[in-house]
Amino acid sequence: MADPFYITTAINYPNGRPHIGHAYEAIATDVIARFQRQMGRDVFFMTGTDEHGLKMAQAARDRGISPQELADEMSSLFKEMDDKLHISYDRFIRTTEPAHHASVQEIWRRMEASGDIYLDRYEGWYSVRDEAYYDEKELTLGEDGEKLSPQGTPVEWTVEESWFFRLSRYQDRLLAHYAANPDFIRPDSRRNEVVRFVEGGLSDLSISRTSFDWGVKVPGSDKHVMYVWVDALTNYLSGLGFPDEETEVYKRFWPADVHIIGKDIVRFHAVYWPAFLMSAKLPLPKQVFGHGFLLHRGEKMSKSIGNVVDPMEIAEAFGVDPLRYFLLREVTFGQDGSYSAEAIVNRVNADLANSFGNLAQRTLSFIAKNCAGVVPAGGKGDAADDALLGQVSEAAAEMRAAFGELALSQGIEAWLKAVFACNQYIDAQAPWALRKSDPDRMTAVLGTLYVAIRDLAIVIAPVIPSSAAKLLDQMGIPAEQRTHDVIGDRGGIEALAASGFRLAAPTPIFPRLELPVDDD
Ligand code: ME8
Repeated sequence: MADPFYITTAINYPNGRPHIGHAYEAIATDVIARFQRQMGRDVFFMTGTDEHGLKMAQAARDRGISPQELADEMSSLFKEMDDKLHISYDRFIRTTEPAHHASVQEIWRRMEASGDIYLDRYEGWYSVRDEAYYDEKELTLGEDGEKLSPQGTPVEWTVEESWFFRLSRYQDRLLAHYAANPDFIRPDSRRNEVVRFVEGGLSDLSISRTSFDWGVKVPGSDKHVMYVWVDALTNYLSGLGFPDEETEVYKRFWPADVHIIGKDIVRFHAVYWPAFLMSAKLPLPKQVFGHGFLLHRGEKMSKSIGNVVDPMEIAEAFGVDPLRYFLLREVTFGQDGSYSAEAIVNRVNADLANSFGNLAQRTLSFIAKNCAGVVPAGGKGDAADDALLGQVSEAAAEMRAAFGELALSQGIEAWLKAVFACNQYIDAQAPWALRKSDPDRMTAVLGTLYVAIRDLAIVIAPVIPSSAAKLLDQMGIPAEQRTHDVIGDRGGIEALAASGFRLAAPTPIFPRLELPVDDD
């Protein structure tokens, strides 16, 4: 049986509509999932929504609806976004599912059984209006000297009863785990931050609240709801069927191969989550990867600047695959990146329309028009042909290595280099000039290009799945041959030629994009 591969995104807060940062994480994770499937792994890909907590309760109150109504409405928008962007998830989890509540309560009981949970007092500056605690340094002073929250509401020093988790006990075990598993936190810059943070000492964590009730109830302590991160992180287990540890899915896929998350929540995943799991005596995920943030023209997205861009609008304006390609090609996975309509248009036109699209369109329409659609097979090959297919195979190998390491933009660069090589080859070989002078050689050149284009479409398919499928459909490549195993192999093309398949005049797969006139 194929090797299992369990990959997750963070679960999104559905207190507002999905933004481009959510789309970015879903797309990057999807590319990795699709790549691993192509490599023959048995992939389980999970995503979903994180529906409890104060932020949800507040957003619902602002709109005069219940938190459950808000969660239902917004969660479906996240699902729609995923479907629209061709995110190939296997499970979309919602933390309001009763089975998830049972799972979180079970992990709590296990942490309690390990002696890691105790009752104490939580104190801080609390705003009744905001139903939130603030740090001293976040506060401002009002006109009459009273302390105000960042929202401008009055705060008072408040003490409430809270359950605590003995995070302080786990410092040494966490540091030992990071040292023994250098790939546990990636990229390295995030790893170093986490190690420094943990070396600085860990305080126990307040993990329940009595000031609001929108959450999972603490077992045996009904006034308390769990801190949203205990609840949220446990989704990675619940989605597999935990606490039923005998279920096939759970046995097969836990521990996760990688949690893909943004850099702002690395600490929760690389410090709290492994500590909770150690306490519950469960195996730890193999890796946590903290990707960077997407900035709009170099600025952080914020509702007040008015640049929270709706990913659906971008996908509608430019197409799903162009958006997917742009995000992964332009942003080094792990680092921050910037996007704008111009950047998308320029990148997609340069790489997809002018380079790969043009290569495919020139070659296929030439065959449709001048060879009556007969797939070119045979003909006298020469060293240039072998060299080209060699370059394509090398690019495929580089992509395998890079995608396997989550160096996504690097993998795409290797692909693009091979696309350029094909365009140089077609210009140098000039098949149009060979039509009269050396038809046999023309067939060899076109046949080489047919193999190369097929291979380039196969290896880029995880990034641009629908466009690659459309191109391979036009070319008559059977679904079972769309794997890395065929790379460089002329055999499939010869069989296709022998099958009597005729290439129809191709429709361009990558139209040139125009900048919308109202781009800001
Ligand atoms: O943090 N660019 O939910 P969330 C790239 N519910 N990624 C971004 C981003 C941006 N501008 N803004 C946010 C939560 N993200 C929790 C997670 S997991 C057990 C619980 C990423 O909706 C962010 O880093 O605020 C996170 O990985 C994901 O989007 C969801 O963010």
